[in-house]
Amino acid sequence: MALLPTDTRCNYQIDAALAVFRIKSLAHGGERARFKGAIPIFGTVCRRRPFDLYFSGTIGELLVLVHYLDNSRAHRILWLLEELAVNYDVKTYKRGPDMRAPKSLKQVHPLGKSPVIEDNGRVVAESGAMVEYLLDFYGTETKLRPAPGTDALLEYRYWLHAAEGTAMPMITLKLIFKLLPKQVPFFVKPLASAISKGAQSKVTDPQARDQMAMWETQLEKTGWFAGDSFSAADIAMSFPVDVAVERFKLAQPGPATIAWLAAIKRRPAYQRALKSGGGYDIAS
Ligand SMILES: N[C@@H](CCC(=O)N[C@@H](CS)C(=O)NCC(=O)O)C(=O)O
Repeated sequence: MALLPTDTRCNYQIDAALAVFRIKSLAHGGERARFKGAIPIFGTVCRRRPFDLYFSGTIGELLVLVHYLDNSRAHRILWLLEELAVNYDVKTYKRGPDMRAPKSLKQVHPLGKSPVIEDNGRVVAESGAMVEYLLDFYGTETKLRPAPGTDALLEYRYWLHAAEGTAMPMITLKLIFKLLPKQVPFFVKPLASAISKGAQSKVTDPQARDQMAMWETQLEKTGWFAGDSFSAADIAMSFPVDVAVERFKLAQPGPATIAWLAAIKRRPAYQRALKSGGGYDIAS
């Protein structure tokens, strides 16, 4: 429960009501953001000037603001928030023709990348750090992170970090080499094309095969990336696995990987996150 500043000039008392209006301006300093759903409010409605109604009191839950770049790995953060049943707003940014994020994201975080979340005055970047933050503050009672001292926690940590530290760099490198010939003047295209093919066959493709084989070995054990149940490690790995298998078709996925992909996509929270973020269909 969050306490907002009270104002003695307020003139309507609300003991309990459901607010379905846009509460975003209170929570995030007037940023345009979407909020879906209703929240319970208890407090006082103030009216200082005509059309200047504001609320002063307690809000059932403050919202996490997700800075969401379209078609991006930010989907995972929406999905985790859905699994945790935490209220959130989505502020969407559109990629430019060069697929880069708009400059306005640099006002949120110096690197100008997505996702970034804002919560209770904190700005948190890096997907893995965001997962840990959200679990620390909103997920201690859930099974999304295995218990301390278990082998499952070791697996969880490995895959949480491998998602951004090992899998995504391999995928990004593949994308760079693939696009290289298209990015250069026509007279160097043949050379760029040879470099691109060589780098893919010698560097990224073998790495992709090794990594995908390791995903399969892990998933064959229990069907999940950490321990014997669904966890945030599965959320972290969802983007690289999906992109490697479905979009780039880097190598033939094994049956356990295919079954896992189908299982995570069936989760209602995954589906809800797709709706609130508008889906994704690209890796970068
Ligand atoms: N390791 C970072 C990577 C963030 C990242 O590179 N995000 C991409 C979106 S998938 C991005 O913002 N790309 C646009 C750009 O770099 O301009 C994380 O996991 O948060």
